[in-house]
Amino acid sequence: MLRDSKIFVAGHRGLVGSAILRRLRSEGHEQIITSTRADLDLRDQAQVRAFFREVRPEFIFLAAAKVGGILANSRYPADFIRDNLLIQTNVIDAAYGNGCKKLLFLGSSCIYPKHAPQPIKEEYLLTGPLETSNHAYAVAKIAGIEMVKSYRRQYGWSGVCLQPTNLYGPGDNFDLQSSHVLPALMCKLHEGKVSGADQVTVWGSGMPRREFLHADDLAEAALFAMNHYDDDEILNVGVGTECTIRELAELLSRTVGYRGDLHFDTTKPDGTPRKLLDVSRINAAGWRARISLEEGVRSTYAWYLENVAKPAAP
Ligand code: GFB
Repeated sequence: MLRDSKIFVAGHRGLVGSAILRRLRSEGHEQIITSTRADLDLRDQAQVRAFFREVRPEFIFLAAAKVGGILANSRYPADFIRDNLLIQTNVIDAAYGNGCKKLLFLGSSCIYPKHAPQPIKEEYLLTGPLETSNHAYAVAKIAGIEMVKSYRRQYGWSGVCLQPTNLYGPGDNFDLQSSHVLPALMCKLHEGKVSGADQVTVWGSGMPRREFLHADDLAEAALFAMNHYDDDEILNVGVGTECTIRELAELLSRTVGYRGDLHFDTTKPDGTPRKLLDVSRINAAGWRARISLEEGVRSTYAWYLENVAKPAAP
C-alpha cells in the first residue's frame, strides 16, 4: 500500500476495524475510506455493488462481521451464519469485479476442529468436527476463506486470510449478553468492586484455556500481511501463550482491584476446551505479537474506565 492508495476498512467501528483504522492513520495513509451501516449495509448486495462501482478501493480490510461470545453464538446461530455469509460474499465479489488489488479477510481460531492438536497449525483446518457453540459462525468463516482462495485459484486475485485468536482491546463489546469473556469479566469485576459484592460469577468451570491477542497487535499483523504476504495459505495470528479462564479472572481481579470471591457457574457452557494457535508461520514471515496480556488488560481497563464504566453514584 502506498500513502495515497485508496484503502477501504469495512467494519471500522468494531474492535478490529477501529484498530486497523488507527494503525493506517498512524502510518500516514491519506485515502482511507469508511462507511457506517446506515450509509452502506454490507448485507445488501445491490448497495455493496453500487458502492464498489463508484468508490473502487484498491485495498480492502474486511473487518465487518457479526461477532459475539459463546452465549450469543449459541442463541443466534441463524443471524451469525446469514449475516457473515452475506457480508463476506457481497464484499469479496464486488471487490474483485471493481479494481481491488488486494483484500484481507479475517477468520477466527474457532474455524479449527474442537479437538485439534495444540498448538493449532493452519493445516488442521477441516480435519475434524467443529465446536457446537459457534458452529454456524465457524462455517461462515470457513466459507469466506474458501471463497478468497478460490478467487485466487480461478482469477489469480490477491486475497489473504488471517485467523486471529480471541481478541480484546479498546472499543470491545462490554454487553454481558453478547460479549466475549475478557470484556465480560472486566465489566462484572469492576461492577463487583464498585458495589462491594462478595462474589462475582464466572461462566463455566474456569478450566477452558484461551489465548488473548490485543486488537492493536492484530491491526499491526493485518497491515504487515497486506504489505508483505501474498499466498494461498491462511495465517494464524496469536501470541503463542494461553491461560485458563480462572487465571484470566484472577488477573482481571487484580487489575480492577476486586477482592471478593469468584463463583464458577457450571450450568453455563465451557465451549471448546483449548484453542492455542501455532504462530510459527507468521513469526517466520516476520511478524510477532508485542503486547503482553498484563499490559493489554491494564490499558484496556483504563479505556473502559474512561469510555464505558458508569460513574459511581455521589
Ligand atoms: O469468549 P467466549 O464467550 O467465547 O468464552 P469462546 C470463553 C470462555 O469463557 C468460555 C467463559 O468457557 C466461557 O464459558 N466465560 C466465563 C465467559 N465467564 C464468561 C462471561 O461472563 N462471558 C463470556 N462470554 N464467557 C468464541 C466464539 O468462543 O470465540 C466466537 O463464540 C469467536 O465464535 C471467539 O470465535 C474468538 O472463546 O468460547
